Amino acid sequence: MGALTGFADGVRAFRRGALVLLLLTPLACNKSRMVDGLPVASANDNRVRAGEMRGDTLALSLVVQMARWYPEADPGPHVDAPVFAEEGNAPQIPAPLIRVTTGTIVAATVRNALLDSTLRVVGLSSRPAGEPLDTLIIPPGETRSVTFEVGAHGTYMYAAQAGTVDWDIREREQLAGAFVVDSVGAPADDRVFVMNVWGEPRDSINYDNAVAINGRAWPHTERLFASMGDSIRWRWVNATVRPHPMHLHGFYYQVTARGDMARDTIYSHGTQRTVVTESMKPFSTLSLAFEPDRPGNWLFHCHIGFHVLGTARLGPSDHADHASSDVGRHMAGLVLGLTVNPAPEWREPPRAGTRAVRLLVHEGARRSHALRNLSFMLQQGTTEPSPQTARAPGSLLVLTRDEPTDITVVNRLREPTAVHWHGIELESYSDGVVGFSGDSSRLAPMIAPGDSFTARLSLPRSGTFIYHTHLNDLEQLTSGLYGPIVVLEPGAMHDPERDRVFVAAWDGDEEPPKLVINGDSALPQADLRRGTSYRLRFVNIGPAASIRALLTRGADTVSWRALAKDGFDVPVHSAHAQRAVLVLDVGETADFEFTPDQVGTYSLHFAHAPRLRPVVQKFRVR
Ligand SMILES: [Cu+2]
Repeated sequence: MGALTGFADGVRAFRRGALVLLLLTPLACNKSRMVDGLPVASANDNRVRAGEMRGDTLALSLVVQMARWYPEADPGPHVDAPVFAEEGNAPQIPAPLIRVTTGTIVAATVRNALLDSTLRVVGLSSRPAGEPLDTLIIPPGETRSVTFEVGAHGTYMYAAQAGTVDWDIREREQLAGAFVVDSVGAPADDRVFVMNVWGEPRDSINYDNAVAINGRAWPHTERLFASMGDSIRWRWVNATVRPHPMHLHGFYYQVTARGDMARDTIYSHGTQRTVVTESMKPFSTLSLAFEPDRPGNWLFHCHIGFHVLGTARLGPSDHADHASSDVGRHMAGLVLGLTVNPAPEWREPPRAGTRAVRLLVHEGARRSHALRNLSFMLQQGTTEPSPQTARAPGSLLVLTRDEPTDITVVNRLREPTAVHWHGIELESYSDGVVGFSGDSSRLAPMIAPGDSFTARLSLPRSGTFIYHTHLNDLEQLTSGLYGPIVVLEPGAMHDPERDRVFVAAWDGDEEPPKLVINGDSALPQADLRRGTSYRLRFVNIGPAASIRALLTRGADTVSWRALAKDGFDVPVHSAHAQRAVLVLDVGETADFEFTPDQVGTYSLHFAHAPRLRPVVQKFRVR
């Protein structure tokens, strides 16, 4: 004990001198490399369980000590921060994995090897847990013990806070790890991923942050491999104070459980939602499953631009990164890459009777807060659309299920771009992630100025989807490079009178964001008919921030019926009449059926937060 406490003491002293460091290194920690007197935190892939089973008891000895964390390359940009370790082992980010079966007793000690900070540990307790959560308070240099029966099976987390943290200014969520309880006899061959964040202001403008999945940020996150038809099951732990809408390219996934610090809710088969984006609240957990049925390279990532673009990088990033064809430069942070190998019998789907669509990318005269006015413009007939009519959002693309469609994107900008067909199940090469989508023989290119790219969509599903830029995203997206896709059933006609699309986005990238619906902050009144059913389709494709939509008549919130989420029909049990309130995170779509039953005025309010000025769509019902 004393020696290790002495080590922590030493950390402070010998950051000044490497000579002392060399002498102390072997004493301090024999399993981790030392740099500048600090042990280097290893990236924990959550495949090795912490502690030692003795009968039905897991004996676990944890310590919190200062360590050096390289969230990107090693060597590379780093932070020095308190980190969990198992006693005698290298410190780990995320914290050591606690994974046991139901009925297990955990006998844990936690030693606070920090010199100056009291440690507050939560999550080392039975589940479900009551509120407030039990907290272990451990003064500097001291050790506390806790023994508990793990309780219900599920995905949980434990976390610690060193000293007092002002969450508005700095983030110290590298002190957290997964706590998984398996049912006895259940397979435990899934993967566990924990998101951690460390952040603090560098100066009055810039914020340094390290955002990581299992201890590493893109492109240094683990590369995953699977085969077509594999049953992929992941448990995700958001150990951060930020929300993360987690988006899977190319495939739907089933949400099999959702939880938080205190409890997990496991969904039975009929109540699982099927989504391409699921929003994880701060300190929440998500269990998901999917079976990839097409080969290629696919991403799973947070859809908040600030968590996956250059600003997510701890190291410096510049404009050249944003427009780079290297996916390791134009993306960063909370991104995971999955390569699906083709099955031997796999063949590309037939494309007989393919429809051809031309989509121009234009820049028009500046017309709003955004720095520029960029737009995707659908070509009708043989005449190209004029940049003079450019505006956000891009043209509504009305496509048909099972009608193969080639969309040729013609770039008339002075900069490269790329298009991601969000929520669409398609071939990897057409998925739009420059330098990544595709396979070992070819990777998706950027669309250079004056050049074009043809995305091949086969459209197995009807519903509401999104297309948006996937390059220099923050600037291009908030300047207008996004649009809605409606895929109809074969034989159905699009009726813009009864089928209405509301696309939420930002006008410019400044904060607080300027919310626009269908490109505007003021919407003209629309007419509806009493007793007629309308399909309202909602899309949120801002770079960050969920939106709240509320449909009212006078002081009353009316009701509507959920039809689909991310283009996938909702389970029957969710399709009943419900209060017309919607929270939609970035990268989500949702469809509702609304039948006004009275004449008069209805109002559809959209806002990022209750106190920000809403954008209101008024309906006159006759
Ligand atoms: Cu995020």
